[in-house]
Amino acid sequence: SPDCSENVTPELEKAGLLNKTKIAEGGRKLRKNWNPSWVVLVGNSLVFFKDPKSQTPSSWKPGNSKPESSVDLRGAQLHWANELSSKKNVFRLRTVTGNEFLLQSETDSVIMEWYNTLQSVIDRLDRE
Ligand code: I3P
Repeated sequence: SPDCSENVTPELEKAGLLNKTKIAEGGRKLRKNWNPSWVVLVGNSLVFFKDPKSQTPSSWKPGNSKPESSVDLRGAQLHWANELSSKKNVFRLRTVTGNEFLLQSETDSVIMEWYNTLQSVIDRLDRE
């Protein structure tokens, strides 16, 4: 009989509004530019969308929201990074390709949940 066990475990998924800035591209340092971002965790990717509040009502339609960028979490590194910002609750996500992002929330529980969820995805990918 077919082995369907690979379909049983649900993908971890999460979405929410975080403050985001990219601080490096391919290992090259970038100037910070903090912006609210709608962050979606789907499978092995973290996908960033523009903050819906910054869009006009007509531009905010389902299917009309192109991701700004997407991050492959395989091999990524996650670290708390409060020393890299004057803001509180900041962590840094570094991809294997040397792209680095800071993500931040004013709400402790929100940033903790994101940190724990991302770390568990990264750990799972490391074990594969
Ligand atoms: C930056 C801006 C950032 C700040 C950064 C400043 O100035 O104020 O918000 O980062 O600090 O350089 P500018 O807008 O002129 O580029 P944080 O909010 O994370 O502290 P930094 O240079 O110490 O990283």
